[in-house]
Amino acid sequence: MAEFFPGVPKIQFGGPKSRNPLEFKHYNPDEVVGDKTMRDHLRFSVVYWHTFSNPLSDPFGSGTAVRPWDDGTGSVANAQTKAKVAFEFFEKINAPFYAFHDRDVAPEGASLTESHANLDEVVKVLKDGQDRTGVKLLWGTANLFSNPRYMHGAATSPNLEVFAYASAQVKKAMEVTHGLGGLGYTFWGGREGYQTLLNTDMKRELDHLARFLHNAVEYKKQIGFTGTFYIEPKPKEPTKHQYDSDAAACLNFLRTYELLPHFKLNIETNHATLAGHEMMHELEVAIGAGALGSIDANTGDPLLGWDTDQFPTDIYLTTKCMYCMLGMGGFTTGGVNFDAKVRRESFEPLDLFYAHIGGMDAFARGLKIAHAIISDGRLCSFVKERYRSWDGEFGRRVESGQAGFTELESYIVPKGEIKTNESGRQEMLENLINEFI
Ligand code: XLS
Ligand code: NI
Ligand code: NI
Repeated sequence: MAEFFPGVPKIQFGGPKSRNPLEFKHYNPDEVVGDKTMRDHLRFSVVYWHTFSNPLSDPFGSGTAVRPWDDGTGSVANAQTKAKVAFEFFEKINAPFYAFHDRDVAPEGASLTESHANLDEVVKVLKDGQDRTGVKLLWGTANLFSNPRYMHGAATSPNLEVFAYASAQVKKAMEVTHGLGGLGYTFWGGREGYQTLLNTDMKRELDHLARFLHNAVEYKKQIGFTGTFYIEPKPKEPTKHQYDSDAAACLNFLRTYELLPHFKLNIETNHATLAGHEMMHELEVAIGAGALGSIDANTGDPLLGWDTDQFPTDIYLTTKCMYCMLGMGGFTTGGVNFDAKVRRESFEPLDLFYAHIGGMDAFARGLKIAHAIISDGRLCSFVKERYRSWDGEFGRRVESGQAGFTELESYIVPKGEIKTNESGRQEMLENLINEFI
């Protein structure tokens, strides 16, 4: 079998003292942290689009990526070769999962029927790859944003024909995901949003989006697909306002349209940044609603106001992510999906390995640190203690709605001015985190 990454061995755990850039320093898949192995905690996933299909262009210049397996024809045969490249990569980087859009894996044809057929041809190769390696599909999705037909959106296009085209495309992508035993299916809002309200009936577009998702839920039942449906919040880009702007907006939308029982959220770090939130905020909002499903792991650049999709290397970030994840009891169908791309200057195939090794090591450290913080217990007990005034009999009555304004007034008036406030100890807690990093 041809090797597409000659000279790159299967990446091994070398330990923190290793100086080999092609070894993990912290990600040791079989090492047990708490109750599970690192592999099972982290559930790393490689994305097809950035890793194998992104030419690394930017608005000022064309792609720089050198991908020796790409013959430039855009043919189905070349897409099948790329699928073999992908599985060699998954194996060598030791990732148990991957994710794709329909159009990342197979070229669009001259008609919908031809596009479906192209997809089927490449999916055969993906299926072989999965069977051979045991790598699984974390989630599939449909690209409803690149083709010019989707210029006004897909499910929120003012044009019914576009809504129908998108429906057929998602129907097929769901079938393919199901056929590959995918653990989930993601709806990221592509161009579902607006550039100006002057030409937009927002209410009607949101109604259509909900109808689209209800149809997907219906079809899911019909084909017996039991994977998780995810919505992925993002506030802007490509449109100036994306309807799924942040976790709170998504939850409100899902509740309004009675879709919440059918969806979980896939939270992406760079999207949180664009929404003006910390990743931890978005995770906590989702967890609070019992709706955190998966993470698109990456990071933005605070000096660049767009979705730069860089690989996560900041240990504070990965620690906070894993602190939230461990607190909620870990992933079920989701995972740490690297929705991240190498920089345009990092154009060689080897850079794909360095990037993933760095992200996987950063998350492995985040996992170990978060576990240590939780085992230490001081942070959790501080937060619990902070609310202890609510833990008595009266607090319980207020929380459960048995004591209202009148009882609260009778309780507080005799006590006079408040003398019981305590310090929030932010600096002390920040120091505590640093003890572990
Ligand atoms: C784009 C999104 C996209 C989704 C999948 O910003 O992150 O890559 O994850 O459609
Ligand atoms: Ni994403
Ligand atoms: Ni993104």
